[in-house]
Amino acid sequence: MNQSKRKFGRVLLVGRPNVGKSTFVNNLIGQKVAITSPKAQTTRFPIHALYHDERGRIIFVDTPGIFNKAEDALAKIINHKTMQAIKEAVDVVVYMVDQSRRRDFEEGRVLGIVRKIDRPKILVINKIDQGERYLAQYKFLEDEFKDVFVVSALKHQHTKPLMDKIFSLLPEEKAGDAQQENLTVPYPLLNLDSKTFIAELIREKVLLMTGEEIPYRTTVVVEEIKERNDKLTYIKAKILTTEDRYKRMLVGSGGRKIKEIGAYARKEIALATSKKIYLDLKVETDPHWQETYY
Ligand SMILES: Nc1nc2c(ncn2[C@@H]2O[C@H](COP(=O)(O)OP(=O)(O)OP(=O)(O)O)[C@@H](O)[C@H]2O)c(=O)[nH]1
Ligand SMILES: [Mg+2]
Repeated sequence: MNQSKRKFGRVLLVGRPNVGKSTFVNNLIGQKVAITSPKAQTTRFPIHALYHDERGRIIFVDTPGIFNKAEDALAKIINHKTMQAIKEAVDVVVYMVDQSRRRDFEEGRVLGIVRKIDRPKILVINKIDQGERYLAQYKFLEDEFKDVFVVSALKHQHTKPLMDKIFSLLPEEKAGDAQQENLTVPYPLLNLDSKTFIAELIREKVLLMTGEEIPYRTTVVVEEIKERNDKLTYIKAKILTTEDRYKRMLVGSGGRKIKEIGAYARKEIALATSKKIYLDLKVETDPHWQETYY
């Protein structure tokens, strides 16, 4: 029997905020590479993550959800980063929609952007585990996209035929591809250093543990990672927020909130690094963090 050649390529994931792009990549890779949350703007910059199986290797480019109205400075920057990622060379585009939400103007805008990308495209209709909600509103897209898959990224349902399709569209791996893409690291997250990744894990806890407003006014910066000994790692990090009133909410009465966020983050960092973690976490007000860090 003919042994088929291994495949290699880049797959771009695009869609509105919150449709489940990052959840899809994490569950596929079997490891958290991108943080997820029910809040929009969870992903703030493109994440490059490596998937591999016996058929070959794929670099998934998970992008921040595209906003219809990018009113504040951060939303503008985030949208811009996605638009840049879209312009980079990819082999396949996965356009993800969320059938648990109505189709609206924002979806129309994303569709307009997707239409202009001149690459093979796959439509992925996500969150089918919630039952058919607004599935009918997305059906018209089936005329435009030859390949349509209805999946649950969260529950890993119907993703196998989707992966078969993606592999069928990818080119064969050429000698030198791995070097060119810097794939010599045995780690799936390709474009974040450990400080940035740990900051993301802490930011995820902020997203999950605070109310509506705070996540969009907040970022996390890891200042120091020090191996104290074989077992213990010391991490110094700060949560930056634009106003004192948000700082007060993040600290909580008697420091309860920041302690909760810290404890939750510490557990996950310990799990991810297989080390005991001492997390030194503070909250600071910095009205200009968006200009400094994004
Ligand atoms: N029920 C259900 N929920 C899902 C599914 N996929 C994702 N979610 C949830 O939807 C929310 C958003 O998921 P994310 O993966 O962060 O979405 P995203 O598209 O990466 O969002 P942005 O980074 O903001 O663009 C999270 O609460 C996920 O748990 C799914 O298949 N079914
Ligand atoms: Mg995301």
